[in-house]
Amino acid sequence: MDGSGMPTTCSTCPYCGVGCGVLLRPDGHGGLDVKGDPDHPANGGRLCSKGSALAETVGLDNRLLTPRIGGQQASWDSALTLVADRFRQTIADHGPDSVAFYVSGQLLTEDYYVANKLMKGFIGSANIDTNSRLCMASTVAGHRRAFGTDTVPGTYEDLEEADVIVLVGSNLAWCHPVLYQRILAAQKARGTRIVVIDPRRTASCDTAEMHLPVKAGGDVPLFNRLLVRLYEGGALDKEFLARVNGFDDTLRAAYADDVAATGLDADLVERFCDLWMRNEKVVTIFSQGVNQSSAGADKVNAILNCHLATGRIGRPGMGPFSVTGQPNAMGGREVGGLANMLACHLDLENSEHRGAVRQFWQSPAMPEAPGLKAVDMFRAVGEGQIKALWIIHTNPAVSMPDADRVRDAIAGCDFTVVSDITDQTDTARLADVLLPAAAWGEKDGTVTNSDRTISRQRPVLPIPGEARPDWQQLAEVGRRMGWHAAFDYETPAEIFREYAALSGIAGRFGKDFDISLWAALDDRGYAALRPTRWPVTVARQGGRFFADGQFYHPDGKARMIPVTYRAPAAKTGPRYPFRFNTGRIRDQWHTMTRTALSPRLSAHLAEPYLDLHPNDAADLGVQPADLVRVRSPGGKQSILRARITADMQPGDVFAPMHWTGETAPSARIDALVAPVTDPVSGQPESKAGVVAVERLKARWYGFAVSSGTLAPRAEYWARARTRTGYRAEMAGLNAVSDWESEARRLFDLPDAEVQMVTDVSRNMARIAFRDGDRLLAALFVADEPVAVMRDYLATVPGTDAPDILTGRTPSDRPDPGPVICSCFNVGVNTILAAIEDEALVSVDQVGAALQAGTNCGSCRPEIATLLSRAKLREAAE
Ligand SMILES: Nc1nc2c(c(=O)[nH]1)N[C@H]1C(S)=C(S)[C@@H](COP(=O)(O)OP(=O)(O)OC[C@H]3O[C@@H](n4cnc5c(=O)[nH]c(N)nc54)[C@H](O)[C@@H]3O)O[C@H]1N2
Ligand SMILES: Nc1nc2c(c(=O)[nH]1)N[C@H]1C(S)=C(S)[C@@H](COP(=O)(O)OP(=O)(O)OC[C@H]3O[C@@H](n4cnc5c(=O)[nH]c(N)nc54)[C@H](O)[C@@H]3O)O[C@H]1N2
Ligand code: SF4
Ligand SMILES: [Mo]
Repeated sequence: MDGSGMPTTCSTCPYCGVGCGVLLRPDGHGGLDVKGDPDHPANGGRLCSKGSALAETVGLDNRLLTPRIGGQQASWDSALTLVADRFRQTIADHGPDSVAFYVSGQLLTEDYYVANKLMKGFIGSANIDTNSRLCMASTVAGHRRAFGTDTVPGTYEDLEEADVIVLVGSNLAWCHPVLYQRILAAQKARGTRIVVIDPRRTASCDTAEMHLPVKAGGDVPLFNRLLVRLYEGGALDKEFLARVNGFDDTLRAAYADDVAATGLDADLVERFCDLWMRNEKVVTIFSQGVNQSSAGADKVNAILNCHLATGRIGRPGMGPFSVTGQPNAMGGREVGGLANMLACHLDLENSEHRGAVRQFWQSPAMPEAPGLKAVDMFRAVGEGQIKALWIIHTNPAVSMPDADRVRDAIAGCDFTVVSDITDQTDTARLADVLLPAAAWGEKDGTVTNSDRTISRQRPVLPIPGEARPDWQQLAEVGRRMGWHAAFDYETPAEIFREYAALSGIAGRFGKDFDISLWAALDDRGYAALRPTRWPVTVARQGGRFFADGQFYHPDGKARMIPVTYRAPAAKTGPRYPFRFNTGRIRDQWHTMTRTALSPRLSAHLAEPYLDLHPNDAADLGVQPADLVRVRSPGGKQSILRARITADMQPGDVFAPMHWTGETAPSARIDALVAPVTDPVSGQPESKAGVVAVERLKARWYGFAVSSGTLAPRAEYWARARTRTGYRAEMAGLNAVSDWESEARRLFDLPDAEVQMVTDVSRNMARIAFRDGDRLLAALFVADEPVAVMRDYLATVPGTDAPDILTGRTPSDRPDPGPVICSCFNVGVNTILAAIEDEALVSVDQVGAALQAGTNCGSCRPEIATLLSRAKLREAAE
């Protein structure tokens, strides 16, 4: 409780795998007050921009509140009966492998457990896979090959105790911002040295002493070179190597590999190797630049090889560290959410394990072979082998490679069920049955973060309408399919206890994932559960793994895996000369169904884009703010805004993954990504496609702001929330003859008072609609990318804005420019002006002057970049 009288609840942020603790207090009007939990071990009170903006995303605006069958509102009873009947009938007609679940690393452990139990234990198929296949599968495979188990050895404290942190294919500053802040704090205190290995220069490079712009896929030869240097430099740990198999073969492979494939300057590689060799306390953090590759598992093992050979694992301040993407990516792996796992780190293909789980579940049938992995699963949907599909908490029509084909496959499936919190997603629009889920803030359960800490998500808001938690939906279908006793759960605590008990069986098989001490946790204990790192047994709680040389292969030893360079599957050539890299931006979460509801998160980067190097832009005749058309060998295309930046290597382009049919239909970039997968892990190669790029000369370009509806109709458009309504970018290939009526349709303002200047021959129009003095909406059209002060215009709907048609700020108000600090709404121009006028030289000084960067700190790397650019300019003058 605090002064306001409303109780404060400890919960966990629903976004990334850092798993920050939050303190939540309902404001009594459906809203929330959100703060970092100072007592949570992951964040110690910090939150990033996304966590800080959570309150802006819990409104009911776009929520799905009732079940729907064929688009029509339906009762739960009829929807669930239909789901159970159709699944049962399909299984009766075509066997258990004709149905599938596609789930998510954002499900709570309890949801995941029930889904896995229903599919593997009762339906009797292993056709349950998860978006973690697109995310963590290569790490899972790499860990299992090396350790005999999928276990992250270290803890977050290691990041603070390390002398060197190597980020491989990880943009930690934007994707795990609170961990990045923890590292920066340690850097201040102890001078931690940071190395970034990434084809792009990212925000994570700002405090790094070395950036290795590796060629896509060049990580294996880089770490092979490191292994050779460790060997030649006498840095191996002979004693530890007695606990490791495969050293000789692995070293031979490393010698045979070609470091030239890294594309890196030889000196830089040697400096990196020296740094790694001379500092025992090295943590190698890796993420999607490693995992999302057709050589993903090999990349993971190339990294693990170096840590195993030097015994730098599981000791304070050192070790390989896979950071998980989603809030419960780790929990899903523990619970067996992948098609090739059982539960509690038990193996589906091991008959003893299977027998034990079968007995525990009292299950009628268990599959003996792995089910279909994500890419194959949707292929099977497309080919009609999967006839009933349930998609829960994920948006595959956007996020899967070959996304248009996946969308068509889902649309063509005989029976598709989608559980989501909104009907406004590219996937939900395809559902035969749409089930409304309880959302974060309403749900109750547990998640496991990147360092094995299990935390509670607790409800503070009432579940709106008829929405229900995912576990309830699954359990109810299980009961209606005839397995009453097995799915007779009333609370998440019951599910958690059952899961904890099952982990005890895994523990008896010598598995590491054991939380059996909690099998006896009563409801009050579950309600009060504090963040706890597993294992949780009588013998042991938390801690690190593997420093003792005890691994989980049958002989108790680890394995080094010989790996050599394999180029990305797609080759660049004259027709598709660019390497197509994809990933994330600071303030959006995946397909934007929640973060795009927040005006301040939408202000950071309001439009989808393609980053390309200045030389490439010059060759293509692309100017800043031009649009480009991006084409894939698969015959798909996207239209994106060009951003010209020396952060890219020539020949590489990068696009963010976030935009969808809802926010920018021409920017569904996964339509361009080929469904190529790693042969070991089945993870798609989402970061190394090939594309052609050309300048797109549109007939007209538009920018619009509105306090109400904004429904663009054009070859290119992108829409974002603002504090006053919406803003949108547009571009069309065909002339528009009557801009006033087009604008009236765009804003749905058939009768509003209009103010305008147009020149049809020049494709020029400036149109404003008013209600008396109040500006409702405005549209600016030109025959080249519209030059108006966007960030200012986004603030004017609802005000009088008398001079709106100039598209510029009144002379006494400078244009703040795109938002850098979303907490305090500080734009880039404001920061640049302060740096220059007040001769600011540090991020802290910028904070003192403008507040920017003083709350969540997520923008501090960008402020640092602005400062260093100002310094460079000064030096050049
Ligand atoms: N803001 C934000 N944060 C998020 C998310 C989000 O949507 N938004 N999503 C969460 C999830 S689920 C995940 S999985 C994580 C992902 O977190 P990250 O993996 O850090 O994010 P990405 O931007 O996907 O990719 C990381 C980097 O890999 C680089 N890369 C590409 N190819 C290669 C290569 O061959 N080698 C190397 N070494 N690097 C390469 C890219 O240039 C990119 O900068 O983020 C989590 N956090
Ligand atoms: N090109 C490219 N593609 C990628 C990646 C990349 O780097 N590049 N990254 C990949 C990775 S690592 C990941 S993790 C995936 C992520 O991709 P997705 O999982 O497809 O993306 P999300 O937007 O997180 O989808 C979550 C869905 O769940 C809904 N939802 C929210 N809360 C709840 C709830 O409580 N219950 C239910 N039932 N639904 C809810 C949301 O509205 C949303 O529709 O994308 C992958 N795709
Ligand atoms: S770093 Fe940000 S997104 Fe990730 S859990 Fe913490 S507050 Fe949430
Ligand atoms: Mo992910």
